[in-house]
Amino acid sequence: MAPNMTIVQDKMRGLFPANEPRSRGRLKVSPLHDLYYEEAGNPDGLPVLVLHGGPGGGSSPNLRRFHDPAKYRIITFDQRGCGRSTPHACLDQNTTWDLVADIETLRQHLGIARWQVFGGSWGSTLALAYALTHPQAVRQLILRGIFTVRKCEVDWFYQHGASMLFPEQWERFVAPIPPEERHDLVAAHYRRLTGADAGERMASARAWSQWEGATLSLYPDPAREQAFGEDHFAIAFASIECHYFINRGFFAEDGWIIANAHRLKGIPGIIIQGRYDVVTPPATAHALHRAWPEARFEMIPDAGHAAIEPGTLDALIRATDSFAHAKGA
Ligand code: STX
Repeated sequence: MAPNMTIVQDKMRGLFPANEPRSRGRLKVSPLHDLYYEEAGNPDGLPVLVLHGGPGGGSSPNLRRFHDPAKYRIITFDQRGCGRSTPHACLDQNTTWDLVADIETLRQHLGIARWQVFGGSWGSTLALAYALTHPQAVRQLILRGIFTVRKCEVDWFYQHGASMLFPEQWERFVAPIPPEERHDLVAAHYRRLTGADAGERMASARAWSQWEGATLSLYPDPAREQAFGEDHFAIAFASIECHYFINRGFFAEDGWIIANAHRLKGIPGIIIQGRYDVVTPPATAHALHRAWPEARFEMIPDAGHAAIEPGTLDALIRATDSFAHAKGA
Protein backbone atom coordinates (compact mmCIF):
# COMPACT_ATOMS: atom_id res chain seq x y z
CA MET A 1 0.00 0.00 0.00
CA ALA A 2 1.44 3.41 -0.95
CA PRO A 3 2.15 5.62 2.08
CA ASN A 4 -0.58 8.08 1.15
CA MET A 5 -3.05 5.19 0.95
CA THR A 6 -2.67 4.31 4.62
CA ILE A 7 -6.13 4.62 6.09
CA VAL A 8 -5.77 5.89 9.61
CA GLN A 9 -9.32 6.39 10.80
CA ASP A 10 -10.33 7.86 14.08
CA LYS A 11 -13.21 5.91 15.48
CA MET A 12 -15.99 5.83 12.90
CA ARG A 13 -19.07 7.65 14.10
CA GLY A 14 -22.48 6.01 14.29
CA LEU A 15 -26.07 7.09 14.87
CA PHE A 16 -26.94 8.84 18.13
CA PRO A 17 -28.92 6.60 20.54
CA ALA A 18 -32.55 5.87 19.72
CA ASN A 19 -34.79 8.56 21.19
CA GLU A 20 -38.50 9.19 21.46
CA PRO A 21 -40.12 12.28 19.97
CA ARG A 22 -40.76 14.98 22.57
CA SER A 23 -43.92 15.99 20.77
CA ARG A 24 -46.05 15.03 17.82
CA GLY A 25 -48.44 17.13 15.81
CA ARG A 26 -50.64 17.38 12.78
CA LEU A 27 -50.86 20.33 10.43
CA LYS A 28 -53.56 20.95 7.85
CA VAL A 29 -51.75 22.34 4.80
CA SER A 30 -54.53 22.25 2.19
CA PRO A 31 -58.23 21.38 2.02
CA LEU A 32 -57.08 17.85 1.25
CA HIS A 33 -53.77 17.23 2.98
CA ASP A 34 -52.92 16.80 6.63
CA LEU A 35 -49.26 16.39 7.66
CA TYR A 36 -47.82 14.47 10.60
CA TYR A 37 -44.71 15.90 12.26
CA GLU A 38 -42.49 15.18 15.26
CA GLU A 39 -40.01 17.09 17.40
CA ALA A 40 -37.11 15.56 19.30
CA GLY A 41 -33.91 16.64 21.00
CA ASN A 42 -33.34 19.92 22.84
CA PRO A 43 -36.21 22.45 22.53
CA ASP A 44 -33.63 25.25 22.90
CA GLY A 45 -31.13 23.69 20.52
CA LEU A 46 -30.32 24.62 16.95
CA PRO A 47 -33.37 23.87 14.82
CA VAL A 48 -32.91 21.28 12.08
CA LEU A 49 -35.42 19.94 9.58
CA VAL A 50 -34.65 16.36 8.55
CA LEU A 51 -36.24 15.48 5.19
CA HIS A 52 -37.04 11.92 4.16
CA GLY A 53 -36.54 10.39 0.73
CA GLY A 54 -38.65 8.93 -1.99
CA PRO A 55 -40.69 11.06 -2.44
CA GLY A 56 -43.17 8.94 -0.54
CA GLY A 57 -40.67 7.20 1.77
CA GLY A 58 -42.00 8.70 5.02
CA SER A 59 -40.01 9.40 8.19
CA SER A 60 -38.45 6.71 10.30
CA PRO A 61 -37.11 6.74 13.87
CA ASN A 62 -33.53 6.69 12.53
CA LEU A 63 -33.99 10.15 11.02
CA ARG A 64 -33.89 11.56 14.58
CA ARG A 65 -30.48 10.00 15.17
CA PHE A 66 -28.17 11.98 12.85
CA HIS A 67 -28.04 15.00 15.20
CA ASP A 68 -26.84 15.36 18.78
CA PRO A 69 -30.12 15.60 20.74
CA ALA A 70 -28.41 17.75 23.38
CA LYS A 71 -27.53 20.40 20.80
CA TYR A 72 -30.27 20.23 18.21
CA ARG A 73 -34.03 20.71 18.09
CA ILE A 74 -34.83 17.96 15.58
CA ILE A 75 -37.93 18.19 13.39
CA THR A 76 -39.18 15.51 11.01
CA PHE A 77 -42.42 15.27 9.06
CA ASP A 78 -44.12 12.95 6.62
CA GLN A 79 -44.49 14.61 3.22
CA ARG A 80 -47.91 14.69 1.53
CA GLY A 81 -49.50 11.28 1.11
CA CYS A 82 -47.01 9.14 3.00
CA GLY A 83 -46.12 7.87 6.46
CA ARG A 84 -48.75 9.09 8.90
CA SER A 85 -49.81 12.03 6.73
CA THR A 86 -53.24 11.77 5.14
CA PRO A 87 -54.82 10.98 2.73
CA HIS A 88 -52.44 8.05 2.18
CA ALA A 89 -50.82 7.74 -1.28
CA CYS A 90 -52.89 10.70 -2.55
CA LEU A 91 -51.42 12.29 -5.70
CA ASP A 92 -53.77 15.29 -5.93
CA GLN A 93 -52.26 18.61 -4.85
CA ASN A 94 -48.96 16.79 -4.46
CA THR A 95 -46.02 18.49 -6.17
CA THR A 96 -42.51 19.64 -5.24
CA TRP A 97 -43.79 23.18 -4.87
CA ASP A 98 -46.60 22.08 -2.56
CA LEU A 99 -43.96 20.41 -0.37
CA VAL A 100 -41.76 23.52 -0.43
CA ALA A 101 -44.77 25.57 0.71
CA ASP A 102 -45.53 22.97 3.43
CA ILE A 103 -42.00 23.35 4.82
CA GLU A 104 -42.56 27.11 5.16
CA THR A 105 -45.95 26.50 6.79
CA LEU A 106 -44.34 24.12 9.27
CA ARG A 107 -41.43 26.50 9.99
CA GLN A 108 -43.83 29.34 10.78
CA HIS A 109 -46.10 27.07 12.78
CA LEU A 110 -43.13 26.07 14.97
CA GLY A 111 -41.95 29.68 15.38
CA ILE A 112 -38.53 28.99 13.86
CA ALA A 113 -36.71 31.83 12.09
CA ARG A 114 -34.01 29.81 10.33
CA TRP A 115 -33.09 26.16 10.36
CA GLN A 116 -30.55 23.70 9.11
CA VAL A 117 -31.97 21.47 6.39
CA PHE A 118 -30.68 17.90 6.21
CA GLY A 119 -31.72 15.43 3.53
CA GLY A 120 -30.56 12.53 1.38
CA SER A 121 -31.70 11.40 -2.03
CA TRP A 122 -35.14 12.93 -2.68
CA GLY A 123 -34.52 14.69 0.64
CA SER A 124 -31.60 16.45 -1.08
CA THR A 125 -33.81 17.42 -4.03
CA LEU A 126 -36.44 18.92 -1.75
CA ALA A 127 -33.82 20.64 0.44
CA LEU A 128 -32.30 22.26 -2.66
CA ALA A 129 -35.68 23.33 -4.09
CA TYR A 130 -36.57 24.80 -0.67
CA ALA A 131 -33.23 26.59 -0.21
CA LEU A 132 -33.46 28.10 -3.71
CA THR A 133 -36.99 29.33 -2.98
CA HIS A 134 -36.53 30.48 0.63
CA PRO A 135 -32.77 31.07 1.11
CA GLN A 136 -33.35 33.40 4.05
CA ALA A 137 -34.82 30.52 6.08
CA VAL A 138 -31.88 28.16 5.61
CA ARG A 139 -28.92 28.29 8.01
CA GLN A 140 -27.00 25.36 6.51
CA LEU A 141 -27.53 22.46 4.13
CA ILE A 142 -26.30 18.91 4.68
CA LEU A 143 -27.06 16.79 1.62
CA ARG A 144 -26.41 13.16 0.78
CA GLY A 145 -26.87 11.04 -2.37
CA ILE A 146 -27.65 13.99 -4.57
CA PHE A 147 -30.73 13.69 -6.76
CA THR A 148 -32.16 16.42 -9.00
CA VAL A 149 -34.75 14.45 -11.07
CA ARG A 150 -33.03 15.18 -14.39
CA LYS A 151 -34.13 12.95 -17.26
CA CYS A 152 -30.70 11.29 -17.33
CA GLU A 153 -31.02 10.39 -13.61
CA VAL A 154 -34.51 8.90 -13.95
CA ASP A 155 -33.52 7.04 -17.13
CA TRP A 156 -30.41 5.64 -15.42
CA PHE A 157 -32.36 4.07 -12.57
CA TYR A 158 -35.68 3.20 -14.21
CA GLN A 159 -34.87 2.53 -17.87
CA HIS A 160 -31.27 1.56 -18.58
CA GLY A 161 -28.08 1.75 -16.54
CA ALA A 162 -28.64 0.40 -13.06
CA SER A 163 -30.28 -2.52 -14.89
CA MET A 164 -26.78 -3.57 -16.02
CA LEU A 165 -25.53 -3.82 -12.42
CA PHE A 166 -28.53 -5.56 -10.83
CA PRO A 167 -29.90 -7.82 -13.59
CA GLU A 168 -31.68 -10.28 -11.32
CA GLN A 169 -33.44 -7.52 -9.35
CA TRP A 170 -34.20 -5.77 -12.65
CA GLU A 171 -36.09 -8.85 -13.87
CA ARG A 172 -38.47 -8.42 -10.96
CA PHE A 173 -38.85 -4.67 -11.64
CA VAL A 174 -39.93 -5.26 -15.24
CA ALA A 175 -41.92 -8.46 -14.58
CA PRO A 176 -45.37 -6.75 -14.29
CA ILE A 177 -44.84 -4.93 -17.61
CA PRO A 178 -45.40 -6.72 -20.95
CA PRO A 179 -42.45 -6.50 -23.38
CA GLU A 180 -44.24 -4.14 -25.78
CA GLU A 181 -44.51 -1.50 -23.04
CA ARG A 182 -40.95 -1.76 -21.74
CA HIS A 183 -39.56 1.05 -23.89
CA ASP A 184 -40.95 3.45 -21.23
CA LEU A 185 -41.04 1.71 -17.86
CA VAL A 186 -41.93 4.79 -15.80
CA ALA A 187 -45.00 5.39 -17.98
CA ALA A 188 -45.92 1.69 -17.96
CA HIS A 189 -45.71 1.45 -14.16
CA TYR A 190 -47.60 4.75 -13.82
CA ARG A 191 -50.54 3.39 -15.80
CA ARG A 192 -50.77 0.43 -13.41
CA LEU A 193 -50.13 2.45 -10.23
CA THR A 194 -52.94 4.83 -11.14
CA GLY A 195 -55.21 2.29 -12.80
CA ALA A 196 -58.43 0.69 -11.57
CA ASP A 197 -57.14 -2.89 -11.19
CA ALA A 198 -56.14 -3.32 -7.53
CA GLY A 199 -54.11 -6.45 -8.22
CA GLU A 200 -52.08 -4.81 -10.99
CA ARG A 201 -51.64 -1.74 -8.83
CA MET A 202 -50.17 -3.72 -5.95
CA ALA A 203 -47.95 -5.88 -8.19
CA SER A 204 -46.51 -2.77 -9.79
CA ALA A 205 -46.07 -1.02 -6.42
CA ARG A 206 -44.22 -3.99 -4.96
CA ALA A 207 -41.95 -4.39 -8.01
CA TRP A 208 -41.19 -0.66 -8.09
CA SER A 209 -40.49 -0.37 -4.39
CA GLN A 210 -38.41 -3.54 -4.06
CA TRP A 211 -36.20 -2.48 -6.98
CA GLU A 212 -35.06 0.47 -4.90
CA GLY A 213 -34.90 -1.56 -1.69
CA ALA A 214 -32.58 -4.04 -3.40
CA THR A 215 -30.17 -1.51 -4.89
CA LEU A 216 -29.68 0.97 -2.03
CA SER A 217 -26.46 -0.32 -0.51
CA LEU A 218 -23.23 -2.11 -1.43
CA TYR A 219 -24.26 -5.12 0.61
CA PRO A 220 -27.74 -6.64 0.30
CA ASP A 221 -30.19 -6.36 3.18
CA PRO A 222 -32.98 -8.95 2.73
CA ALA A 223 -34.98 -7.58 5.66
CA ARG A 224 -35.08 -4.14 4.06
CA GLU A 225 -36.06 -5.59 0.68
CA GLN A 226 -38.92 -7.38 2.42
CA ALA A 227 -40.01 -4.21 4.20
CA PHE A 228 -40.05 -2.24 0.93
CA GLY A 229 -42.56 -4.74 -0.46
CA GLU A 230 -45.00 -4.32 2.43
CA ASP A 231 -48.36 -3.10 1.01
CA HIS A 232 -48.88 0.12 2.97
CA PHE A 233 -45.34 1.38 2.38
CA ALA A 234 -45.04 0.20 -1.23
CA ILE A 235 -48.27 1.75 -2.49
CA ALA A 236 -47.35 5.25 -1.27
CA PHE A 237 -43.66 5.00 -2.12
CA ALA A 238 -44.19 3.69 -5.67
CA SER A 239 -47.20 5.86 -6.58
CA ILE A 240 -45.71 9.07 -5.23
CA GLU A 241 -42.23 8.48 -6.70
CA CYS A 242 -43.66 7.55 -10.09
CA HIS A 243 -45.97 10.59 -10.06
CA TYR A 244 -43.06 12.94 -9.30
CA PHE A 245 -40.75 11.33 -11.86
CA ILE A 246 -43.24 11.20 -14.73
CA ASN A 247 -43.75 14.91 -14.03
CA ARG A 248 -39.98 15.49 -14.01
CA GLY A 249 -40.01 16.69 -10.43
CA PHE A 250 -42.34 19.57 -11.42
CA PHE A 251 -39.29 21.66 -12.34
CA ALA A 252 -39.57 24.38 -14.98
CA GLU A 253 -36.82 22.78 -17.06
CA ASP A 254 -34.65 19.66 -17.02
CA GLY A 255 -31.63 20.47 -14.86
CA TRP A 256 -33.33 23.38 -13.08
CA ILE A 257 -31.65 22.74 -9.71
CA ILE A 258 -28.13 22.61 -11.11
CA ALA A 259 -28.76 25.59 -13.40
CA ASN A 260 -29.78 27.61 -10.33
CA ALA A 261 -27.36 26.15 -7.77
CA HIS A 262 -24.95 29.11 -8.04
CA ARG A 263 -27.54 31.03 -6.02
CA LEU A 264 -26.77 28.83 -3.00
CA LYS A 265 -23.48 30.68 -2.54
CA GLY A 266 -23.65 32.12 0.96
CA ILE A 267 -25.39 29.11 2.51
CA PRO A 268 -22.85 26.88 4.29
CA GLY A 269 -23.19 23.45 2.75
CA ILE A 270 -21.83 19.92 2.89
CA ILE A 271 -22.39 17.39 0.09
CA ILE A 272 -21.80 13.71 0.91
CA GLN A 273 -21.91 11.13 -1.87
CA GLY A 274 -21.29 7.38 -2.07
CA ARG A 275 -18.97 6.47 -4.96
CA TYR A 276 -20.97 3.34 -5.81
CA ASP A 277 -24.40 4.88 -5.40
CA VAL A 278 -26.49 3.11 -8.02
CA VAL A 279 -29.77 4.94 -7.21
CA THR A 280 -28.38 8.46 -7.55
CA PRO A 281 -24.95 8.12 -9.18
CA PRO A 282 -22.11 10.54 -8.32
CA ALA A 283 -22.29 12.57 -11.55
CA THR A 284 -25.13 14.63 -10.07
CA ALA A 285 -23.29 15.42 -6.83
CA HIS A 286 -20.27 16.38 -8.93
CA ALA A 287 -22.36 18.69 -11.15
CA LEU A 288 -23.93 20.27 -8.06
CA HIS A 289 -20.52 20.91 -6.54
CA ARG A 290 -19.26 22.45 -9.82
CA ALA A 291 -22.18 24.87 -9.69
CA TRP A 292 -21.81 25.49 -5.92
CA PRO A 293 -18.06 25.19 -5.24
CA GLU A 294 -18.32 26.87 -1.83
CA ALA A 295 -19.96 23.72 -0.45
CA ARG A 296 -17.71 21.07 1.07
CA PHE A 297 -17.74 17.88 -0.96
CA GLU A 298 -17.02 14.43 0.47
CA MET A 299 -16.94 11.41 -1.82
CA ILE A 300 -17.20 8.22 0.23
CA PRO A 301 -15.06 5.62 -1.56
CA ASP A 302 -16.83 2.51 -0.25
CA ALA A 303 -20.53 3.29 -0.07
CA GLY A 304 -23.71 3.04 -2.13
CA HIS A 305 -26.86 5.13 -1.69
CA ALA A 306 -27.93 4.41 1.88
CA ALA A 307 -27.42 6.91 4.69
CA ILE A 308 -26.38 4.24 7.15
CA GLU A 309 -23.48 2.66 5.27
CA PRO A 310 -20.46 3.12 7.56
CA GLY A 311 -18.42 5.73 5.64
CA THR A 312 -21.49 7.78 4.75
CA LEU A 313 -22.90 7.67 8.26
CA ASP A 314 -19.55 8.74 9.72
CA ALA A 315 -19.40 11.71 7.31
CA LEU A 316 -23.01 12.71 8.07
CA ILE A 317 -22.48 12.68 11.83
CA ARG A 318 -19.26 14.66 11.56
CA ALA A 319 -21.13 17.13 9.34
CA THR A 320 -23.94 17.70 11.84
CA ASP A 321 -21.41 17.99 14.68
CA SER A 322 -19.39 20.55 12.73
CA PHE A 323 -22.45 22.79 12.48
CA ALA A 324 -23.63 22.21 16.06
CA HIS A 325 -21.44 25.01 17.42
CA ALA A 326 -22.88 27.68 15.17
CA LYS A 327 -24.56 30.40 17.23
CA GLY A 328 -27.72 32.41 16.74
CA ALA A 329 -31.08 31.59 15.18
N1 STX B 1 -35.61 7.75 -4.90
C1 STX B 1 -34.50 8.01 -4.12
C2 STX B 1 -34.85 8.30 -2.69
O1 STX B 1 -35.12 9.40 -2.36
C3 STX B 1 -35.36 7.62 -6.33
C4 STX B 1 -34.87 7.20 -1.76
N2 STX B 1 -34.42 6.02 -1.99
N3 STX B 1 -34.67 5.29 -0.87
C5 STX B 1 -35.23 6.06 0.01
O2 STX B 1 -35.35 7.26 -0.53
C6 STX B 1 -35.68 5.68 1.39
C7 STX B 1 -34.69 4.69 1.97
C8 STX B 1 -35.77 6.86 2.26
C9 STX B 1 -37.04 5.05 1.31
